[in-house]
Amino acid sequence: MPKSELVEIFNQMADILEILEEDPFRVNSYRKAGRVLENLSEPIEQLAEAGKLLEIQGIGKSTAEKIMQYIRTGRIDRHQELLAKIPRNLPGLLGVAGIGPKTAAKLWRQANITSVEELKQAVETRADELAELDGLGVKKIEQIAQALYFHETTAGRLLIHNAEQLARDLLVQVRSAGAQRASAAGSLRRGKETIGDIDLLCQAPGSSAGKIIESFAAGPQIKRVLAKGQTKCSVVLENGTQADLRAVGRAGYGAAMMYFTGSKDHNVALRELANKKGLKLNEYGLFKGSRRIAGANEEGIYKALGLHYIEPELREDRGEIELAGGGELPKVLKTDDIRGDLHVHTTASDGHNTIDEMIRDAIKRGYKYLGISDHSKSQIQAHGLDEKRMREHARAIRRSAERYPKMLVLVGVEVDIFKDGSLDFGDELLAELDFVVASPHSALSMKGADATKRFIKAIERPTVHCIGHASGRLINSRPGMELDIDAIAQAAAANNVALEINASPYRLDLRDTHVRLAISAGAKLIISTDAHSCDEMDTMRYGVITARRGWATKHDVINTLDADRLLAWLRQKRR
Ligand code: DGT
Ligand code: CA
Ligand code: CA
Ligand code: ZN
Repeated sequence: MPKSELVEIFNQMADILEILEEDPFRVNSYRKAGRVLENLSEPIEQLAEAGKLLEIQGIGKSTAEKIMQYIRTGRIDRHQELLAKIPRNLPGLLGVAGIGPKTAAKLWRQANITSVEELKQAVETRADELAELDGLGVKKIEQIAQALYFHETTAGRLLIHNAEQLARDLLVQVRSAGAQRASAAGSLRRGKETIGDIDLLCQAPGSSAGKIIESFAAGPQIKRVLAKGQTKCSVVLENGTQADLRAVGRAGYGAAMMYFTGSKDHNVALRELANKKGLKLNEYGLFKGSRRIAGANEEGIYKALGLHYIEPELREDRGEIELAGGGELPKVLKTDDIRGDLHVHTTASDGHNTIDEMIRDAIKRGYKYLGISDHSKSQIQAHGLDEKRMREHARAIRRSAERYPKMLVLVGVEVDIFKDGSLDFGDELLAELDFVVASPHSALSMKGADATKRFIKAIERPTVHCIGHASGRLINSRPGMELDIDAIAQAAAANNVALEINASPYRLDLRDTHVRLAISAGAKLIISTDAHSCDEMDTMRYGVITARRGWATKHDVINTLDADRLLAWLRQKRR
């Protein structure tokens, strides 16, 4: 029995009571029950069976009765009664960021808005009227409009690291159920920044597909089975994400991988190419008449189509097929090419680990260098460094560095770029440091000429080496600045300034398409994790994936250089 559904029911009962402005005492007790159930370590049925529900802190008699009813019937009468009192799609409004029960109630009672669809329409056609409603106002409506935009574009899409973790667990299970091979396909394999649903593929020996499918469908992370056949299965996971598994034989594994990796546009273009050659490509293989001429692996299929292999990150129908014909695709970089991380934080500002801990972790990763770039003084909430503390920190880093003679430790800073393009520190101090990354942390909704001017001013400062997370976006929650990347990258190239690909899965900034534009404009890149702890240095791989999606080669990325070459590059600015 899915615990999460029961938690959802209690939370929803609380929401509905709040919308109906009934009994605040009950609202609290339902919310508390939801929290308690969420944090239980033992299965609720076991506790119920043992008659121990009332022993759980925070669960009273009436809550216990509701839980028992749910266990017996899969429903709770009180929940159904409450649902009947509100419009059917009203709870959906609560899924929009910034809309709680109180706002939902106002929208319903005062403006007759009962669904996300209706809200969207109202914001588009009568925003002024909504702003007049009691307790809303222009600012709140603007906030809602922005949240709706995200609701639409991100609806349920997972960040890459979360999707990866879920897929990893599911694949372990598929393998242990007897699959010879198993892999993620779909947008996850292509390394997109967000993932709609998780596509998995496995190779099942002989007639074992059915058994693997059964075991997958019965897995612990699975909340609901949507469809199940002999060789495929669609499920909803505990967190609401959909996952699809297919089992195929050895001879068609490559064709299935290719088909389910997509993208759809890439597949369509490949099929057209096959047709032109008098061949037929589908999820089972590449066929000449009724004979399968390729299908066991992707390489063989691309080859039979007259193409060089195309890496999954490049399969977006953005010109890759044409170039693969002549063997002209760029050789994109790999995580192994990375020699160091140049943007990490320590306990001196808002990091969780000390200078020495970060250095030792970088050594364990096989890095040749590490750039420690803590925040500058205007980042007060991040305990940013003022001039005096910056100089002390620099001395502390140099003292630590002496203990690790094989590691090149750079004294850096992440200095704030203000709205007008000026920096939080003067050039005299910045020139004392080995490495300067300048990043925007405020005024993140600028766009057009103002934003371009802001960055060009920072890029032209003689002491700056790199522009950090340029757009300032947070994936799924903040759009960030709309940038003229071409203009910014040209200025960067002219001033020997690199543009960062911030590898945090919450940022991925520059994004893939901007990476490609920046390279075309001649700019160099630095892939950095912006780690605030040792563990976060793991995220380098997402930055590399983003760089690959932007067609970056090793030669485009500064932190693939060995330590001597990196120093030479940095010192161009210090002459
Ligand atoms: P997502 O899930 O929205 O992040 O994006 P994808 O790319 O994973 O898309 P999804 O899950 O709908 O489908 C997985 C792959 O299956 C997709 O990349 C290509 C293939 N596929 C799905 N539908 C079609 C289709 O109608 N035609 C072709 N050629 N391929 C399809
Ligand atoms: Ca998918
Ligand atoms: Ca899918
Ligand atoms: Zn940072």
